[in-house]
Amino acid sequence: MASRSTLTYSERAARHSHPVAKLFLETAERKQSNVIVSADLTTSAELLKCANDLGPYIAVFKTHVDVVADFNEDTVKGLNELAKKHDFLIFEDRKFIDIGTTVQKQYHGGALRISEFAHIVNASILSGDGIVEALSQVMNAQSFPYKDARALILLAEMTSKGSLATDDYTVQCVELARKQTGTVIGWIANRSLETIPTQSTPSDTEDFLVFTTGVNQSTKGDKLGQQYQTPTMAIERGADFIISGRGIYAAENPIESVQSYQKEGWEAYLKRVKKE
Ligand code: S5P
Repeated sequence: MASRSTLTYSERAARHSHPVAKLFLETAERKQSNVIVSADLTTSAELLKCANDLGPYIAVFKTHVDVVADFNEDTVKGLNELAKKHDFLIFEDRKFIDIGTTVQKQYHGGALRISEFAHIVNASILSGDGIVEALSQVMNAQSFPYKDARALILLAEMTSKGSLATDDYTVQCVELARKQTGTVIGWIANRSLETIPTQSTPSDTEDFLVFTTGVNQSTKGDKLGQQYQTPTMAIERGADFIISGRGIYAAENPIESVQSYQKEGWEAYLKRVKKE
């Protein structure tokens, strides 16, 4: 079987069993974009303006709604409307980490209303398997209003200097994801994890989506330990979606910048799947 990373988004969408993974792959193909803007903005007005301005060029809009000072019901409504208008998906980068029962309350209900707008969320498995089981229970409950429209990705690696999300922790993310394919559709990682040594054997149809953060066209890092690679490097190393924050929203012209990331990310993808 061809390696996952040399198949096109459409080919992968056609054979993927998870409806949310399919949606991500189809959206990338339809919009010819593998860019995720990480909109780490601190007011609802700035967040929604960013989604409206950059929406046409991205596949996914990534939020940290806990940094939005005036986050409220209208923020949720605005995000949902703009996602429809511009045909993008939403990833709330909440990095759940607590015991299962706490995380269930943080995800569904609660102050941030995350389940109401985020197609995917992420979690660290520092607390063990229970966190994945907990989110799985909520997302797959018959009474859950967004059943089959929500999924989880695992924080398998991090981009910051000195990160402890390495080695056995990363391997355990892969092992756990393989046991929870009804809920886990991929991971945050700096490279493909397809061939890392694991105890379990991947199934023939295994296809976890790779979301890579720390992407920037012009800088190598920041003063707080962030480390960057370029869009091309990230795609060559196996990213399916490239995530950039300040490289896009803090640029002098964010629309020109997102277009440039879209072009570079798409060309690198075409080269990887040999369709250029
Ligand atoms: O390892 C990681 C994982 C994440 S989700 N490193 C990261 O930088 N992130 C997130 O990506 C981080 O929380 C921020 O929202 C974004 C990077 O922003 P940038 O401005 O450095 O591109």
